[in-house]
Amino acid sequence: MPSLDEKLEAILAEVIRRNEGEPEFHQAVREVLESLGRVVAKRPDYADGALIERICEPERQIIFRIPWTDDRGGVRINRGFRVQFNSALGPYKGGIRFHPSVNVGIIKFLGFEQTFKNALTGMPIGGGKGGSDFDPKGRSDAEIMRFCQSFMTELCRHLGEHTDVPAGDIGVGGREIGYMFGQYKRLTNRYEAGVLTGKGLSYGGSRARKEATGYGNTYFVQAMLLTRGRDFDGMRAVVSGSGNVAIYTMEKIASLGGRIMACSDSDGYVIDEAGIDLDLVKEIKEVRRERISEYARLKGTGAHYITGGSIWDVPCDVAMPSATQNELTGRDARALLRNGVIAVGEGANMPSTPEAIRIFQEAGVLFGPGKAANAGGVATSALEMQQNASRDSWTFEQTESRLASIMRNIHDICASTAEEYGTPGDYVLGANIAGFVRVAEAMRALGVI
Ligand code: NDP
Ligand code: 2IT
Repeated sequence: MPSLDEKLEAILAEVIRRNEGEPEFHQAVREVLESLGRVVAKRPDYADGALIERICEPERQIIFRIPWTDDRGGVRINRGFRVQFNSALGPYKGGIRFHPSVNVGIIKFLGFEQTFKNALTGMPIGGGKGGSDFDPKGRSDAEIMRFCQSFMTELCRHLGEHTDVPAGDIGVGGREIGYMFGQYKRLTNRYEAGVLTGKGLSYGGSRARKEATGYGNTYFVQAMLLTRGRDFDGMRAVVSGSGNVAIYTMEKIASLGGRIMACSDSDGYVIDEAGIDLDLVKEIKEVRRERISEYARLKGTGAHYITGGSIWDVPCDVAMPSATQNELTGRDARALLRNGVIAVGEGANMPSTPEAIRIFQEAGVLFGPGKAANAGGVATSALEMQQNASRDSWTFEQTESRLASIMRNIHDICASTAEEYGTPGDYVLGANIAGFVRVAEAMRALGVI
């Protein structure tokens, strides 16, 4: 009989063999399996019935052609994906990403992470993820609309409020969700509000959904800081990215008395000695849809733009990576440590490399992994589904207070699980085990399916 760790290693080797050329998926699976040794030692029955092997295999993977017409009349082709990973806890739930780097391995890693994240929220949602290698940069509004309509023309047959409920992610915000919902409604002749979340407030969206991921990550880090008797007041924060998650992370941190030193996009980063002016970032990114380099040009004195480079070289107390996977490397973690970082909250999905996580944990930095820290977005999506199902619409305060209490619960279950398994303060282990146990319990009850 192989030892349990050998058994988990064999499962990982098989995942790698059967999913060749998908390094991000291997990375996400490896991290979870590394946490499961302890749980399986305590509860060997969780390894029965090939349960762990089944958790690593998506229930369904859909890949399709997306033809669309650009403004000059040229016909373009992109590839669309939806990976319906696990529906033990509820309908598949997870965002749609439009970015040229999207491939099936990226969507699988995101769908795998989403399954455990959604379980941690305690809401009845399974895990899924989708997207396309379409690059929205530089595309007109009309091109974005035609692309979204073509994407939904194929995807609609796989969705439904009780089947699969997408939302936004990189490159997909309120505008894209509106076009997709419009096309779904037209094709199905159903006003099925709960089929997509992140909708606009004029047609069934939830208040606080737009803010939820960034606010939620801030609440999670606030809870971690509290375990050491600290709070955000007077803290210097660096937030990578300048999209949906980054903007509302900066907003909540600033409201708690923190000072935002820098933010970025994929071309470079800006530092503002006076603290980042959030209204200006919103104007550049949400209204004009321009590059963050514009910030320094429009702001003038005190603001600097650095092309390329690493935003993690900017000294800070709290780092909130909120752009994309593997954006924070071992080298970056060492730079942050030298500059005295005390907490890291992952707004993005898998933004820290395994080496970076190890460095933070060995140094005793409070580290909130994405599947716990950024779960506020999908949790508020589930609140949007609740509002849609009951044809209700809650106030901002009501919705945000639900979000805040969900984030406190996620923090507490990660902390108590880490303690139960003998590694207090290890939120990675706590999140992986607590999420796994919820999915595993439901899967066992449902039989071999
Ligand atoms: P947005 O498209 O609104 O913003 C993405 C930001 O990240 C942009 O500033 C973008 O810069 C930057 N970025 C994207 N790709 C890269 C890259 N390859 N290298 C460097 N920078 C990059 O997306 P979101 O804010 O919604 O998503 C950000 C992260 O948060 C993602 O990892 C997403 O999966 C995760 N997330 C999102 C949730 C949500 O509710 N939206 C919920 C939970 C997690 P540029 O414009 O130059 O591309
Ligand atoms: O990664 C994520 O959790 C999201 N992009 C949000 C998913 C959702 O369904 O709200």
